[in-house]
Amino acid sequence: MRYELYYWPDIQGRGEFVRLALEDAQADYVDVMRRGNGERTKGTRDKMAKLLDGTRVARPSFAPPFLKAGSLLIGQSANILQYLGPRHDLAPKAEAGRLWTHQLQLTVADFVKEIHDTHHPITSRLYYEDQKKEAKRNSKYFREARAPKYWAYFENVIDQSGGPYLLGRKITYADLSIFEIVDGLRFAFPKMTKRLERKHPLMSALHARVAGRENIARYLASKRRIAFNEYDIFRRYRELDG
Ligand SMILES: N[C@@H](CCC(=O)N[C@@H](CS)C(=O)NCC(=O)O)C(=O)O
Repeated sequence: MRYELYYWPDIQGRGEFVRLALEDAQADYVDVMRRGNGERTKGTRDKMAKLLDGTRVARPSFAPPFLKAGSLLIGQSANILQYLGPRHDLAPKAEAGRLWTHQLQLTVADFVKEIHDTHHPITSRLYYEDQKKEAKRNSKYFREARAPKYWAYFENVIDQSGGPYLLGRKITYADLSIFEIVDGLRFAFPKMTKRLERKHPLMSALHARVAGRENIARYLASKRRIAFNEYDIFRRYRELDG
């Protein structure tokens, strides 16, 4: 079965958490709005809109990313990963392990929302320029309290499991997502992230390990990996990094 991933073609965004799992697993998939060489595919915006239209589609998603897997249409990044994980050896088979991996992924999703809100604390309907003052205020608490709390939480999970991954010796899709968080925050908040990494070596080691995985390394070097940019979740605004 060939999966169809539906997501915005010009950003990593929340689609990237799914792309990383599909790439690591070397799953047969098409990133519907993008061509293999990374270019945008014409006419696919309508195709995605149709699948989001609740008057035509049973079980519609609220927003991308969503995955078409045969007759299944699956939305919410953590839910998509929960589906893919056991099928591609990126999650434990036993219930307790699957629940724990999903719990960690939901915590990643919470973190992602807070990262997004550093530059859009009022609403995503307004430009960053229209909420700069609030973004600065939000980012101060993000740098000083929220990011360190999430970071220390995941560091402790790795430590408690014996590492090098969140669940111990075996990688899961949640580790791929932690890679993305570290990578993204290195880009968006370089000064803050340097401080966090100095204090928490296990997160950095996990990032390096994931980056070095054969399929991931190939993906990161390919045109399929979209560069960080100023429309994405991870944005570099110097004034927000303190
Ligand atoms: N919780 C959802 C969030 C999905 C989401 O916010 N998608 C964004 C792009 S990353 C979007 O297109 N939102 C459109 C909207 O909220 O109207 C997930 O993790 O998949």
